[in-house]
Amino acid sequence: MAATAAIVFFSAMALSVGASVVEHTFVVSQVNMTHLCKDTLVTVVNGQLPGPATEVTEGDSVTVHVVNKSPYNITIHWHGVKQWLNCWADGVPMVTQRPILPNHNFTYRFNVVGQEGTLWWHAHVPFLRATLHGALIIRPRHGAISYPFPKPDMEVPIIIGDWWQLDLPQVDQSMKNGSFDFFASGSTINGKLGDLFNCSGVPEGGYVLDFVPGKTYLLRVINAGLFSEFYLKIAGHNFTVVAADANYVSPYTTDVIAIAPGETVDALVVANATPGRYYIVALPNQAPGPDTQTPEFTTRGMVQYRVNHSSITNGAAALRSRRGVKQEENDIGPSGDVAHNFKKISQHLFFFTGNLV
Ligand SMILES: [Cu+2]
Repeated sequence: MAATAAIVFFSAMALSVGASVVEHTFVVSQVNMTHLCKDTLVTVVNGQLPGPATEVTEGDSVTVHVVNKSPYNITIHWHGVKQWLNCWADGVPMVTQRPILPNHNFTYRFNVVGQEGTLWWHAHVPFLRATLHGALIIRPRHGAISYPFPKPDMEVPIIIGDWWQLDLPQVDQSMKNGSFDFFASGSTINGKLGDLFNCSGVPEGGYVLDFVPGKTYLLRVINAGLFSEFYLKIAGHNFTVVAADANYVSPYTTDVIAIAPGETVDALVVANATPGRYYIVALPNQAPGPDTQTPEFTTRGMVQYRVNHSSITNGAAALRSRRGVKQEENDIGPSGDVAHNFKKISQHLFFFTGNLV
């Protein structure tokens, strides 16, 4: 009886007015990406790193067709989705399903009920999640007005990750055999390594986020790195943390977000600093050998204020992102306030890490 009642209850929730079906196709394949002067064969969804964001409204049904064109057995796990009555869509190989073999397809169908906030999806084949991942954003069914915090003007996914130049399934196998001496080659924000990484003196492009003065931004932060906790900071700005792992929390203000692998944190940032350019930095607490206590692999991008935002087109933003922060600095000239801000946050982050180890 109780089970029947539960089925009726959850079915009613899933089929309530306004619910719709969100349908995507994920084509898993290998592509060549070049960073740090090296071509690396990377397994990704739809040719993107990070993969496509899946955006739903609470109560929606999700259908994702996975087409596996990679040489690996794959499953996709919907990290944090409670999967009421949908356990066979949870994407755990040899538990809820057989892996999707190369050149085979599988369709995931599940309802997103009773949850809202930021989650993510990733491959549940160990270590391929480093490149097979993306955001899963669940918005309230009554719209942004029902957020238990001031309605943001803009929502921005911030996916922190690793850049690996090793064969990840091989690394996984080696670790199972007891060898742990493997390290990523860098860290990323939304797939960009940033200008602290360079190859033969040519800096990597960095993530660029435009701020309009006075506006409030909801950053949906995801740590998609394999092993390391990260510390995220924007020079000259504070975060108001409002949610973690798709649970609202009592809001608190901080100038640094600590986020563990697999975790998500939603935080509001108000563009209330003096208009200019400010570094956004993610520092992993696990450093590569031989000295694993010295923080390295910091990835940094740029928050830049746009006083006249209407003149900025998406095309210009994309071009700016591709060319990288460093190139733009070369175009515009050095920015004294940026250097000053970075000096400040370096000291703060290193101090914070030192207290943890
Ligand atoms: Cu997960």
